[in-house]
Amino acid sequence: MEIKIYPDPILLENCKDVVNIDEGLVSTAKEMINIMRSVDGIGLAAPQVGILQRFFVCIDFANENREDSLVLINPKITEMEGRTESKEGCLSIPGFYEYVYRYEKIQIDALDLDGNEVIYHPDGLQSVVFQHENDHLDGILFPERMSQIKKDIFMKKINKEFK
Ligand code: QAP
Ligand code: CO
Repeated sequence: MEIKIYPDPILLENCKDVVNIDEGLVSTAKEMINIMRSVDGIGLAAPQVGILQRFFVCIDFANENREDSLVLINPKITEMEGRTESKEGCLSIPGFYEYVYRYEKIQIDALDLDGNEVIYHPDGLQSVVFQHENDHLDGILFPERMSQIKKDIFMKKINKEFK
């Protein structure tokens, strides 16, 4: 399993709903958690490792020592409130960070690895990580969440770096 780097076209694909939460998915999710942690990431979505299915893993910021990870399957943002600017990076665009616009608070409905429905009401970093990873499932990278003028400058920089 390897992290796909921009401009890999797989990062722009729309992912399909997970239909079966089977052993394969569980072991894939665990491998993604290991990769995320090995590179000091805080979130990793399935398309970033070449899997076009709607799930992602991320750090559980509610856990003080950050030892726990979350797996969100078929997530849907069902409520959003407020606006915030968050400085983001992406494991698929290594070395580049910029401020982007996000909702401040969201409600996100998903399934966990046991197939149970879960509902989160995150704020702060947890909220923006969920939004960032959820975007990956729609083929959206974080520069899409910048103002046009900032995005133009940012895209020039990364297109120079990743040819
Ligand atoms: C998404 O991204 C995120 O460039 C997760 O050299 C990030 O884990 C959402 C990383 C920030 C909100 C705020 C990036 C590691 C990790 C790099 C990541 C790098 C090494 C990115
Ligand atoms: Co990312």
